[in-house]
Amino acid sequence: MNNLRRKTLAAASAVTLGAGLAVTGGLAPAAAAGPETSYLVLAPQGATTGKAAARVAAADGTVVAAYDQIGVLVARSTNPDFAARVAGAGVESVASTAGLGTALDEGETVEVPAAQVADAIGDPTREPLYGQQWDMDMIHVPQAHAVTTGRPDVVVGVLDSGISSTHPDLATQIAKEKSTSCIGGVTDTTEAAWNPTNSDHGTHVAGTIAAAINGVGVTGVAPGVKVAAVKVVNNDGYIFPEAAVCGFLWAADHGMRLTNNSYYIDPWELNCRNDARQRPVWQAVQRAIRYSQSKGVLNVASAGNSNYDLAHKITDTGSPNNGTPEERENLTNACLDLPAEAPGVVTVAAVGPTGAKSYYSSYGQGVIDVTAPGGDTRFRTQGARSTSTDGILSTTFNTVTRTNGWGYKQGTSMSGPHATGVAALALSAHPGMTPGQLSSFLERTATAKPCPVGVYNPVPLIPTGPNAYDATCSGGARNGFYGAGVVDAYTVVK
Ligand SMILES: [Ca+2]
Ligand SMILES: [Ca+2]
Repeated sequence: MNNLRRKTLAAASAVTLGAGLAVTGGLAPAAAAGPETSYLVLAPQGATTGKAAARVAAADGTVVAAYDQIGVLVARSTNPDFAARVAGAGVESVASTAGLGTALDEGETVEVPAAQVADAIGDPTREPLYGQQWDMDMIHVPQAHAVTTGRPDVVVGVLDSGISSTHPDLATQIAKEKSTSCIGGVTDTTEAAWNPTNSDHGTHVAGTIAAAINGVGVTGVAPGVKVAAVKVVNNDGYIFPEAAVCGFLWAADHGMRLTNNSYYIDPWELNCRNDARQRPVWQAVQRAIRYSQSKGVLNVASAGNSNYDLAHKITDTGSPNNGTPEERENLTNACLDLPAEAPGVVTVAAVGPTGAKSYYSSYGQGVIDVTAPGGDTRFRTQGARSTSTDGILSTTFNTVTRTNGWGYKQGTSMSGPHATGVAALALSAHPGMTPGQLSSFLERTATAKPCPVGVYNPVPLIPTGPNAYDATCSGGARNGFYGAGVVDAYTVVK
């Protein structure tokens, strides 16, 4: 998995460098123009960005977005010396984001055939496809809905690949006036810009949070709330740090109380503890996350699908472990998987239909806060075959035929939005809660789940190596596989 991720990130680098080869005129004669590159330019913490903006202009750069709230500029330049030239008074640090995009871990979609959707009648009191929504039963969504389905003034920012605004289960659920694209770190609020292009990941996530109770398709956890599309995944499937910064600030400044982040931007695989150049990028993202929290936003993030022990990265990555204690300190402060490991973010692991850890779910004592259904299509056959109906059924958008539908996906990308949906119900019932109170409440109301005994491997037949999905859980009532336990929609509203 480690090698796979490295390859993916290498591809991200190639995409970035290839994207801006057009040479533009008007440069200072001293510098031969290179590819256009994006930079994050940080003013000193708490300072305005005026001086930094002047330095950007003097260094052949263009400010494409100014985030004065956190003292961060997004700039572009074709001058290869831009970073060196922009440094100086009013600029704390500057870094190119080239190569720092992380591929969205998309997973495949298994669509429900249209004829089967048309024939589904289900229980007459529920949605036609509800019979396949084992995830909603697991977290007691029907019981919660008897109390509330959520309030429409609770708006959840879905930082993802866009949401299909024509989907029959979502069209009424989107806060269009609060939706935007953040690709390139720059907002574009036109409806086409925040609809999906090459990925239906965000459409699936949005349906889990808030698909309508309307006699069509499925229900979400909190169909009474609204979702806003905040598109941070570019058309090549990558999330760049400037897009994430834009997304957190947009959500914070447009009254959202919750964001769902079913992705991560992952510096660790790039060995960032040895790379001072990258630190400003992660500092900018962390400033954005802290700002959103200061504006009352609770951010929920997926733990990842690598069956990776997030609490023991140094020993588990296979990276050269020549770190001194000082370097470990740097790792802790500057090389977190973001947003999942940023302080105050609710980090969510995944379970399948039996309530046991999904084979792919990353874990880690002190890192996982709660867990939620994310599907597990392999446990039933010990890994021999995939059983799609053990995934999570939600809304889909076929990017080839450009049609809306319903289908299954699995991943912590699917568990995260269940926790977000429960948080949205909790906030609907208890509107005065601060992000910290809400996060504690989610944990306190979760159903604790003990560690399995010994080495856990639900899929010994997966043919990618005899121990590919081994994992060992540590901790007591709160532990590395499940955190405080499985979130519960009913206990947060009753
Ligand atoms: Ca529906
Ligand atoms: Ca956390």
